[in-house]
Amino acid sequence: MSARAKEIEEKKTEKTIGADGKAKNRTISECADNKTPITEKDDNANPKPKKKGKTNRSVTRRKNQLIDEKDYRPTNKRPSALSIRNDGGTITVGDTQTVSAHGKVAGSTRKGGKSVGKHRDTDGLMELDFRDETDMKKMLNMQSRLNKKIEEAKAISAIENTANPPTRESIDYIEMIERHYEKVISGVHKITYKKSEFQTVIEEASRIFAEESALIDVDPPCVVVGDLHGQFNDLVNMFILLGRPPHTVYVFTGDYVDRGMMSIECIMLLFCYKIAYPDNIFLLRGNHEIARVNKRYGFYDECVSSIPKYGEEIWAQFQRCFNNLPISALVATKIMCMHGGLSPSLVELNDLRSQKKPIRNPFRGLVNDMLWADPDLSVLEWKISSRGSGFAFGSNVIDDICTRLGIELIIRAHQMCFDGYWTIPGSKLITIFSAPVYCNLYKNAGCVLKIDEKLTVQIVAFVPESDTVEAIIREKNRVWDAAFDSFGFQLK
Ligand SMILES: [Mn+2]
Repeated sequence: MSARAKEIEEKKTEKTIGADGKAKNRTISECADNKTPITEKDDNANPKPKKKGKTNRSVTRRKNQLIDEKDYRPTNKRPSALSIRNDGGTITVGDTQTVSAHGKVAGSTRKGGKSVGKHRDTDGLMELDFRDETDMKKMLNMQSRLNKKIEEAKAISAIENTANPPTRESIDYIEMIERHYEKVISGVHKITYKKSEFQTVIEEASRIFAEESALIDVDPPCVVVGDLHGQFNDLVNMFILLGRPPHTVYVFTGDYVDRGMMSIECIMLLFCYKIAYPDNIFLLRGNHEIARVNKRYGFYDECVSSIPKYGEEIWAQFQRCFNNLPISALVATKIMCMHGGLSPSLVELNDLRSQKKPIRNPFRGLVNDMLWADPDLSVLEWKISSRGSGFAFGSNVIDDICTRLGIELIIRAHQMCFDGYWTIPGSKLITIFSAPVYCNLYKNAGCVLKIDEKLTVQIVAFVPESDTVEAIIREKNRVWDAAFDSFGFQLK
């Protein structure tokens, strides 16, 4: 095994809080000092409007603002006390809620407990931190420039409709699943599927997704997984380490395809599991399960290059299937999972349950927002997202929506974080990212969340192995213990 391949091999570690309240076996990735998740821009989804007489200046970055992948430079900055506070272990929700809400949100302004109106234009990206309905309407109107995208969506739909009616064949799904475990090795190893296998698997999966509501109810225990992005080896490792369906129930929060080299294998294995055990694995839609996105970020190219002759047709069939994926999962009515985040259009759960599928090329509104949104420490309410789709939402929004919907915790993915997870201090929201060593570019950990019957949530990290990782883990544990002591973090 090459040094590079060895580096990619992950080490499974777990982070728990013992009965004595002390953290045990906490681990962290090598580059974990930077706690801020990385936001990618999907500029194809909404290119920045070019304004006459205005040059493309770079956006001035404010403290705590999320950074773009292209701008990222590793820093040796120590994690701030605030970023440590809630990061240390088991989060219990439900009757024994221990996610306490003291500590202010860094970078935000509070006046009498309410957000202060703020309104400015940064390089054509309007930022609003509003508190009344008028502001909200103004902001929603601004999004109407996305109307331009309708035309683009129509063009892509035309390609989608080129697929012929699929031929179906009888498939032994157990045998097909096993095929994915024959070679558990690192590196790219493409699996060959017959055309009829593609067509049957996609068609069957699509039929099952179509029967599911946009909001699905899941009973614990289960494991919630974040972005995979074609990292098939990491997916297989996770199944081996945490248990395979149906013995372990999984909720995947989307972004199965693009970026990585084995998107087809990821999505085919997940679809096979869904068909074999529809009540033991749930697949939500990510923003990359939208045709206009995965046409551009790798999945289309992978289909065309690795499926001779009919790659585009299979890609199109995948898109029709993706349009049937559910948007959100509700675990025991208390923990809400989605890919991106919240939407100003989410007033009650029924708004989501009543969404009719298929949802083709969403570009605005509730579903689109939930696929694209990000939490943002710098605002308390809403602002336009720098991604060009969906919104950035602040801690007041999280509190308000959780209270209104009776939610105790929001689990979302969509942003790369070096520890594999990221929380806003004092907030009922956690971000997870499940593609370790993302794109072979970062040395990030991947994380998934294990939820037990009592709704205790445990973070499971997949940490890239290296010579120095043990020392970093030891150092991190020391820092975290001190932080816990000084903040008096109490666990029931
Ligand atoms: Mn995403």
